[in-house]
Amino acid sequence: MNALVATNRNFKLAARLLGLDSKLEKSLLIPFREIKVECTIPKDDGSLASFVGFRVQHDNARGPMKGGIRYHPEVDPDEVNALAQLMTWKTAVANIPYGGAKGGIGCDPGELSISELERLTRVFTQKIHDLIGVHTDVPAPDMGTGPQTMAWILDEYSKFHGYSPAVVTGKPTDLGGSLGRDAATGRGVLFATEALLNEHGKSISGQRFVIQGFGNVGSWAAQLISENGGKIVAVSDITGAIKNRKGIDIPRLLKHAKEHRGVRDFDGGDPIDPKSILVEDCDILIPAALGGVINRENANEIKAKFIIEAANHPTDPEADEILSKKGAVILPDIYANSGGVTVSYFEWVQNIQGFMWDEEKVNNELKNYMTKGFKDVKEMCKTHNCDLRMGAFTLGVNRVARATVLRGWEA
Ligand code: AKG
Repeated sequence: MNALVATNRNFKLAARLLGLDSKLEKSLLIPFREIKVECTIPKDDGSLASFVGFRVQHDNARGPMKGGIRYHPEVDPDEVNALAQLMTWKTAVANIPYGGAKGGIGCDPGELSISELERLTRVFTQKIHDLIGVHTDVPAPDMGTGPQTMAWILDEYSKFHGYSPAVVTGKPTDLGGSLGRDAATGRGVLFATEALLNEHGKSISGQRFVIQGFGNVGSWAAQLISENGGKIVAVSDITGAIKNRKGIDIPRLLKHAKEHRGVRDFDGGDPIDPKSILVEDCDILIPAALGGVINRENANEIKAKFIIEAANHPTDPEADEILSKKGAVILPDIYANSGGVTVSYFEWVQNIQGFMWDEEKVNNELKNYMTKGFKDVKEMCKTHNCDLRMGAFTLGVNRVARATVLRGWEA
């Protein structure tokens, strides 16, 4: 299902549960601003290449808009709109003082050299610098981007506006990046999983996990889960998938993936078809790659009892229905993967204060936010007699709706 259709559907269900005024509902759905820019750069061979860049600023009722910038061939306006809207609800669920935004460039970063990526990032920043800012819209890394991308944005932005480290988060620590930001989304997934299992009288230790996606989020989640006694029985990335019923040696796999740029050909497990990883036998499934991967075609075959959404919108609404009938419990993206943006918030606070926290403080604060977030979501589940997805959506939408009304919205 189209990502925007799926996201709008969840929002509308939550708005109905909350009994939101229909005009307020309509206004919350419409993005604050949609930016689409042409970015042409000279390639290393002297030829010109053109790309389309997007930034969708969805809502700023609760604070500056916040969200990543993605470099991926599948970046398109609907996808960016859906992800920007999800950021609005996610920052509200985490209860950090931000709105939501998302951006991206339709490109394959693997096919561009470092200097081409730098030129592309600088051209994109030149086109949007007047529309982002420390108190308006604060980008961060996402798929295909990272600390170096943020350093280029910071540098280019600072040429126009003066040195402004808090204009982006997820920067290198040498430029004011927060300790712990790199691991934060994966660590947040660990804390979210612990909170959910705790509620079911279980712990990470001894549970069998399948992780789809071994990029930043999936690999950190795998590392932290295995350090906490979880058994990772299958993982996949774009190069392939492997399985080992006895548990994959994650430190060794991390080393292999770094040296070989992927999990393929790892000798500590048997190769399997990456398309079948979601239906592998396990207790806990963690989709940590692209959206829409759990859908009506495979939902019936999924064996996991718990699904932790480390990716954004990995589960289509039709699959939600099928899985809930089977008794599976889904921990939704707007709570489960909010660790990254939460530590981004800590980074922004540190930059504004001109002060650096140690990593222990970052991780402890993150645990506090994730634990409190789970309690708040559960409270909404009780109030509205709904599942965790609707608990998270009603929590986020209600906080944004209240801020909007308090700031002067009138029907
Ligand atoms: C996400 O959570 O999907 C983000 O894009 C967050 C990026 C950030 O602001 O740290």
